[in-house]
Amino acid sequence: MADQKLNFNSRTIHGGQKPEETTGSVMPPIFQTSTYAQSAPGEHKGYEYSRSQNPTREALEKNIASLEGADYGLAFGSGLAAIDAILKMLEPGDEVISTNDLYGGTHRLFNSIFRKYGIKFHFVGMDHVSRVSEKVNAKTKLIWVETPTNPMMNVIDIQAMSKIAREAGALLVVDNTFATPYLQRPLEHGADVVMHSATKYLAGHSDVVLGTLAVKDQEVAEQLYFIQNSSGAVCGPMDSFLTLRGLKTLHVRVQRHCENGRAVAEYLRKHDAVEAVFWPGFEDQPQYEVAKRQMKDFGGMVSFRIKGDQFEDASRVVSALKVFTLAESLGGVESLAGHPASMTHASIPEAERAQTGVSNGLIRLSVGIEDVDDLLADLDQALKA
Ligand code: P1T
Repeated sequence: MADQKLNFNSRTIHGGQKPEETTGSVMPPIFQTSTYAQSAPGEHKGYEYSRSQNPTREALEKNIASLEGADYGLAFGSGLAAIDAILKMLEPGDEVISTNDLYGGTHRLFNSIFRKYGIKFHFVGMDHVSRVSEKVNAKTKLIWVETPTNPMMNVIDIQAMSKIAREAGALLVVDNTFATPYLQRPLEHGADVVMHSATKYLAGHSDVVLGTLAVKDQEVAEQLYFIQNSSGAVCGPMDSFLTLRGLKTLHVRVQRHCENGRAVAEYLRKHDAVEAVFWPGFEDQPQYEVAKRQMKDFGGMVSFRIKGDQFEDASRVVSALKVFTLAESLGGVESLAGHPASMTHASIPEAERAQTGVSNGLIRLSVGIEDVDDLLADLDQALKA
């Protein structure tokens, strides 16, 4: 692909893109159509029906492939729909080894839906590589890595996981939602598939729900295209357009998210009311060397635990915030705050949650790209509450 020669920032704008052929339109038109005229049965211009192919979705799929350094891209109606497509490659009896600390919705999809169809999941703390290799057996078909993890910000060594996956003959899939391809490109570290909740940083403006996959291998890509078309969880042309528009500023947005994220993490760490701060960029965090090796910078997600670890205190703080909005989701230009135990991770049983550190006093921040002084002042007044 010629545009693979362009550097990353140029690829956010040009990756996989070309002016539209009939008008020269620089942005891909929103092809709001379900179907395409055929001149004779089976004679068409490559588009038959918009579940199977749509030019706006295709422009997005090519862009995400270019950004992740993949040959194939696929877009779905949500991040979970993209995950669902990967899991449908498996058969009853197959086993998956997954991060134990991951987005609650992914855990629910694995544990409450796919378990019913005879797929076995092992949820393990992947900061110790041996815990993963212990679970490998002849039935292991998939290793599922989320890094940094949601919400504990653990960093998992993609290269080490890819070695285990290769030896096991299993696919390595990395959920790259928190890092974005600007900070981390898992395929370069040996992953087979990269998944995104594009709802977050890729689209970047909290105005769309969408998921993507980027794939290296042709055979895997073909299986996934077959599932995408057969199951039909595709995104619409308008949402494809919005995501593509968001992607064009990914690099500048994430750069600022990183700057503000660092300032917030360092501020919180010094605060008397805060017991612990979870952010991959602290030099004394155990996975700092791995983070430095596989990430360009450390992102805009910061979690912290309030002293005393009580729900009431965490609740008072998030309710008092004025610039940060208390809401689910992350990765938009505006700062958001969440309480994982009662919001994004409530679907994970309490005992399991407690094991990974998602306790009642934990607050998760998606640090936006506002003036950082306004964000720090907001945290300051809320923590006084
Ligand atoms: O919401 P959806 O686009 O379906 O994506 C699911 C998903 C997958 N992976 C990660 C790491 C995620 O964070 C998410 C969605 N997360 C939230 C909504 C949240 O607030 O954490």
